[in-house]
Amino acid sequence: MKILVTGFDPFEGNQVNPSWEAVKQLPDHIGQHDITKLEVPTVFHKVMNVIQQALDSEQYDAVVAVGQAGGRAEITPERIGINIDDARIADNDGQQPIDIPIQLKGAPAYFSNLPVKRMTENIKQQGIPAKLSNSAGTFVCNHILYQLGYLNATRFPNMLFGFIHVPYIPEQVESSEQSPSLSLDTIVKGLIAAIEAIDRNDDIKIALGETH
Ligand code: PCA
Repeated sequence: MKILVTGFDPFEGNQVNPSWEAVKQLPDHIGQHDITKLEVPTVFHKVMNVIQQALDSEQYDAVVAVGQAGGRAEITPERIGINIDDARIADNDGQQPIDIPIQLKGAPAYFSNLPVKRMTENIKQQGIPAKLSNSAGTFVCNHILYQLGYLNATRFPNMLFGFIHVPYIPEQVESSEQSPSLSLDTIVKGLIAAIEAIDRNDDIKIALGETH
């Protein structure tokens, strides 16, 4: 498969974003997959203009977006993106959005159509902490996952799409020892394991994700 993997630029005072740091270190080929890497802005709507441009100029079988989740100790493939973009319509870097690539009439939420459980298990098999997450939060990471679902529903029906959150890297938490982190090398290995597990077969049938 031809897979587009995105990572975010640093946001809210962070010096780096481990998602892009890790994505840019991915090899060009993972198993059968050809990997294209793209850095995207942590800005509502603008991020989707960048992704749409990429999807219009090249045909991808899958898009895997990756982002930082400070405070998490595991690599967490996300199950679902929710539609809260009504709250974000004027939040485009302080500017009025001109060309919003969304319709608020989209579904209330979209489930990732990647085999998120197989991906989670494959990361764990490398001895790397991973969990299936049932919430991508309410910031740009949820936005990108929801919007990828919307694009899948309206324009790219064959496209697989999903999102993976990664923890901080150690240099980001030096001043606050309480925050968990994983080495960049471990995050890169975890992403490789996740991407390796991507195929169009049905996901494995096991219960994953916290219920309380
Ligand atoms: N993490 C943020 C947005 C960009 C990023 O890397 C989030 O979890 O929404």
